[in-house]
Amino acid sequence: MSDSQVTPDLRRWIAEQSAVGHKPETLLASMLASGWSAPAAEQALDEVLRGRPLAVDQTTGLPAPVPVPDLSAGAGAQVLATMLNPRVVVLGSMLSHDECDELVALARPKLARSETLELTTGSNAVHEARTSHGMFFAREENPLCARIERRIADWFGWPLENGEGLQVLHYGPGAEYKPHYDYFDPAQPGTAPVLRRGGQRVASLVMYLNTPTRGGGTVFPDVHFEVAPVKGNAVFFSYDRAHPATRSLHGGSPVIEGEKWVATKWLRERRFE
Ligand code: PD2
Ligand code: ZN
Repeated sequence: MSDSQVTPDLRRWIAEQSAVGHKPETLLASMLASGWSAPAAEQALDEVLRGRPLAVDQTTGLPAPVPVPDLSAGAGAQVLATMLNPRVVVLGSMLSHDECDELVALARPKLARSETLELTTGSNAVHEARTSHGMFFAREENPLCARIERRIADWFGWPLENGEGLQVLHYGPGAEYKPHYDYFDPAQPGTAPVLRRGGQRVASLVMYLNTPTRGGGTVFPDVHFEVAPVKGNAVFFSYDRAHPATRSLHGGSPVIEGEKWVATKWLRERRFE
């Protein structure tokens, strides 16, 4: 069966049934009963479910939790605030001011209007919820990225290879990133191919590369918490399941005056290819 024969409706059905706890063999039996050939049904299931955490926590009905990074070694880390639920750690002096300036200088010539990944279609698109400009570095693209990535891996006890490349974002006055989750919604048909590159995102680190004159905080609306953007500081948060129960909803508040630069690092469950 070619990719195009797995229709969006079929993908959604498989994803939804799986998310509520039905095992692949149950889905296979239903598909066979409704006239699918065994090879086609098996391939469709494999395509949609590979890389997806299937387990469901029997007591809560939520997706079962997965291991996540946390500040483990953290030698040299200056912890300014922590929260347990959602898991949030605010760090002082994650980057030196020279590192911040150098990242901005490397990123500035490559900025383009930020896009969001549309999981309904699997493609990227400009969206009014995200009015920043940004760019991605490849992992270890240059010595500065490699040094920062090594620090993140050491501090959070998570393999460097499980990280996406650093993303640098620039927000001008009025620009914002409305509240969202960083994990990929398991119920969306575009999620399966994204998960194949390293599983779910399990944690985010937003590093502030400058201090905006006013506005531009990172907000966690479920717990009414806001992190002030201060040059060199960072906010880390993790989510052990792709579910709002993690309370990891967060956004970048509008910049009221001045500009805002951040570098974002996302950590995946497995090696990110
Ligand atoms: O720039 C931010 O503060 C911010 C807020 C929420 C960045 C992201 N999310 C992100 O890059 O995912
Ligand atoms: Zn985010």
